[in-house]
Formats: sequence, C-alpha cells, structure tokens
Amino acid sequence: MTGNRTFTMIKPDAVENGHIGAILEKITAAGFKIVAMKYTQLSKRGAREFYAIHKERPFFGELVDFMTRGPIVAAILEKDNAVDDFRALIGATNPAEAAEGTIRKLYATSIGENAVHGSDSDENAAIEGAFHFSGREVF
Ligand code: FUP
Repeated sequence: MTGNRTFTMIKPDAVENGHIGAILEKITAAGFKIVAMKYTQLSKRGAREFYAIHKERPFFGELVDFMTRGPIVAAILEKDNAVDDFRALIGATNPAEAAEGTIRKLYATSIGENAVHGSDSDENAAIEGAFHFSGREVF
C-alpha cells in the first residue's frame, strides 16, 4: 500500500536564489496539497541527525554545512502516491541527470546543492515529517 503524504524541504540554495515561490507553484500545480509548512533553519546537530543515514559518506560534512548555511522551507505534502509522485516531480539527485521540467532540472545547480528534498519512502516521510513538525498530528 502506498501512502498519501510526503515530506519536502526547499534547501538553502533555492531559498538564497529566490525560488521559493516558483517551487511552491510547481508543487501545487502538480496536485499536492500543503498540509504543514514552515520557514526555518537547521542547526548543525539537527542536520547531522536528519542526514544520519549518510554519516559515513565522504560528502557528509559538506552536506551538513550546506543544509545549515541559511533558511529552508519544510513542508508536508498530500496527494495519492505522494512519495513516488513527488520524487518524479523533483527529478534525479544530480540535476545534470534530472528530466526536463523537473524542479531539480529547473532550479538545482549541483548534486550537492540540489534545491529540494523529497522523502524516499512512506516510512522516511513519516520520520522526517515528525522531525520537523513534532507535536502535531501530521501523519
Ligand atoms: P535524494 O534522495 O535524491 O535527495 O538523494 P540522496 O538521499 O542520495 O542524497 C541526499 C543528499 O546528499 C543530496 F540531496 C545531496 C547530498 N549528496 C551529495 O552531496 N553528493 C552525492 O554524491 C550524493 C548526495
């Protein structure tokens, strides 16, 4: 069974470059409803926890530095088949490999600074949503 919610972040590069509005427009035009949303900034500790699955990877330090260097928009989105449909909307991790029209193709600059996050499973969507929206009935 596939769930109907996913979690996203508009990352510091896209916020710095003024793409919040355009990215939210793409998201809502694709049929996602915004269930919860906030403009916030990750602490180093928070970023290390959020990306703990990558802690042994060579890019981990850069990833934490990048994700904490400025504000982000965190949101929970709702749509049928949310996780897979949102991954399709954002495109491949590396924008050079992302399909035309995807958010990363349009707004990401590199594999490290790739504009948006999208959960990769229903289980992670619930964990990541709860990380940012603790205390709310979002899943
Ligand atoms: P995705 O699920 O598409 O966000 O990609 P991953 O979970 O594989 O990677 C999470 C984040 O780690 C990426 F958004 C950016 C960063 N990353 C790098 O900086 N270099 C890499 O080679 C792979 C990922």
